[in-house]
Amino acid sequence: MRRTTLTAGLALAAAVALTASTATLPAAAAVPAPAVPAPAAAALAAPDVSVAAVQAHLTQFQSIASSNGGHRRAGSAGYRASVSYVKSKLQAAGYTVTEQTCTSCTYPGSNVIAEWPGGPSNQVVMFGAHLDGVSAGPGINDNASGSSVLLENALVLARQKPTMTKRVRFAWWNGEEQGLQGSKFYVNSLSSTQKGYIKGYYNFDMVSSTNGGYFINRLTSTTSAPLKAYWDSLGLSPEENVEGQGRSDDYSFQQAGIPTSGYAMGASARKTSAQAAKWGGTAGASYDPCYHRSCDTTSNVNATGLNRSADGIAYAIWNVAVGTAVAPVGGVAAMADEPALATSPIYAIVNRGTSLAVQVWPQYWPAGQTIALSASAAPSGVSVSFSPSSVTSGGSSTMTITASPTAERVGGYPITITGTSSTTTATTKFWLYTS
Ligand code: DPN
Ligand code: ZN
Repeated sequence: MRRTTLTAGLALAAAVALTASTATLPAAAAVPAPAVPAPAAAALAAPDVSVAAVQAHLTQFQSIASSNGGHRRAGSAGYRASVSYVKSKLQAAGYTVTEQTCTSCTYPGSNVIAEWPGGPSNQVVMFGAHLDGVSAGPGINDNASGSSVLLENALVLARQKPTMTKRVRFAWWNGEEQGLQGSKFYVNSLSSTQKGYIKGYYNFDMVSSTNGGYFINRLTSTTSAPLKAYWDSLGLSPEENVEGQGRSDDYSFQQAGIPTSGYAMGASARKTSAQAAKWGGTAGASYDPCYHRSCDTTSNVNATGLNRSADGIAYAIWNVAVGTAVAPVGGVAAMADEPALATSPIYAIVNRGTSLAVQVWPQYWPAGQTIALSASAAPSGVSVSFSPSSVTSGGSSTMTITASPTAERVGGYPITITGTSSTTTATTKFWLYTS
């Protein structure tokens, strides 16, 4: 025991000495400036999601219903056309889309799942909405609205390609109207390890009720914080989604012990006079007078509420899952057809006391080779690790940079990343700033 402690102590002393000598070098001054200026250290602002683009999706769902017997109920042609619409938009934006057939559903059909391939695969945040409606009508507020704010957010994320600190997975559910069947099927299909990777599930069901209120599922939870912060910033004073408790797909995740939240504007329950005073609208009338009726069309849309949900989702994605660095699209491309390493981003500001994920991938390596990744010495108090630590050509690794609260402050500090295979070695430089 004592012997181990002593050895560890010596190793620590050696490490400190090494770090100290490195730290005396004029590192920041001696290195070239990065190719692009550093962005502000604050988290990048979330994008403004276009409500017109969201409304264009609603129009498509309306036309799908109109040409398929007036509804989009699970198991119907209108549902299948809704799946195709969402899937084709996602695929065109670069997503790999999975259709999971809910075989236990009353009307077997597809859950649509799309994951943005950035950030650690074992730290997932999910955003979901039911894609099915009832047979009474086109189901535009219930729930083309949730489906569309989600779809547009997925498209915006694919367009912006920010650096990710968490993995974002979107889902559109089958068979919600028959008892949350699609989402229940999905959750039951996950192993306990896969369930454990999901750090939160956010649900969007009826987010454009014409006489609606601003409701948040599990209003006071930590998971709801970004959704609440956004609506608070608009002065909306959101309330708990009492009417919707246990009635939508977040319940399937809640039952599996996964933290949940979500936005809703309300269904058949009636607006109180206090709520009408606060939010406007008609006291004593339902939040959505067309709930599960044939009049749930594109005329049954509250564009202001729709916009506020669309933007709040972006706010949540950017605050929960997006890093502080700019990611040049595609990273650094190799200049010639010889083995190289690319990173995205090519530099980053890491706030002390936080971690940041950088994607590293080999380019132009002989097929099938295994490439081991390593990094040169980091500044004092900064650690760098790769997961996985080796990749094959065509794969990518996440390089996590962790700065302790007392890490050395550096600007433009070069970290050399080395890739080594059985026949080749290549390096690239990553420029680190700490703040
Ligand atoms: N959106 C309702 C449905 O899918 O039928 C369920 C619900 C009702 C959700 C009330 C929230 C509030
Ligand atoms: Zn619904």
